[in-house]
Amino acid sequence: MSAAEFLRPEGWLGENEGPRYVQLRQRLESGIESGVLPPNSSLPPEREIAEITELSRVTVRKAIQELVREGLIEQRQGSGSFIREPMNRMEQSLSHLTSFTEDMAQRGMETTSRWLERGVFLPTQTETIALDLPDGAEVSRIYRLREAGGRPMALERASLPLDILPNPLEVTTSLYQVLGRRDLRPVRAVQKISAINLEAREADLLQVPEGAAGLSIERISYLGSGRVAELTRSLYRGDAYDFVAELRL
Ligand code: 16G
Repeated sequence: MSAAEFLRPEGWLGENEGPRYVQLRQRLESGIESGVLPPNSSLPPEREIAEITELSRVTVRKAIQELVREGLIEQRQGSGSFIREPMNRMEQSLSHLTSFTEDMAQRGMETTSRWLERGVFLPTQTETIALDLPDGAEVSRIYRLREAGGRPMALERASLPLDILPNPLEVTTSLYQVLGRRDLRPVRAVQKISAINLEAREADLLQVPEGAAGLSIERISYLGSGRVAELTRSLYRGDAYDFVAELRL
């Protein structure tokens, strides 16, 4: 069945069935769910949907905007609206201190990073306190967009004392691998997870609509000696991750 046939109003659009944009949104959702509107296929232009359904363009636009906000449809500039590939949610155990590269490798996925910042800087007060830096010390900072299987997953900003990571440029793929080579891989970490709504710039990098749900994670990692090795502040896409913790008596 073509998208145009699927959208013909007979059978799903009714006078007394609630707002029309909601009915259209639900029709589109059911098409996406059943695969009549498959991932990466384009949606007919607004004008055409309006003609097929005999709804106004304002109504059609409203329905589409809601689906964009829900992350089911993506608008590509100049080429219209497309059905998004569904995200396979990943489970990440909260009991093992693994790195992003290892987590993804375990799932058979390759990771890539887009570097947003990498260098030695004067620390912020938060970094000084969290990393217990002495007066006047600098900090190594790496900020990357982390992708798995070509899709953006998280924005990660790691800060480390300079003697633990003297040269941040050395990190090309895995931070933990670089630390491991110097025998400075953290062995314990405390993580704080909170729910947030992604702001415009972050949402843009993670390729989700502004205001989409995200997880903000702060990790402080420790060396065997008990010394703090890393402060990482990450923003994960809310639709990509389930963090799973095991509890024992
Ligand atoms: C994980 C850690 C992050 C660590 C990174 C190292 C969370 C929330 N964060 O993403 O703290 O810096 O792994 O990954 O789990 P890498 O060795 O692949 O660079």
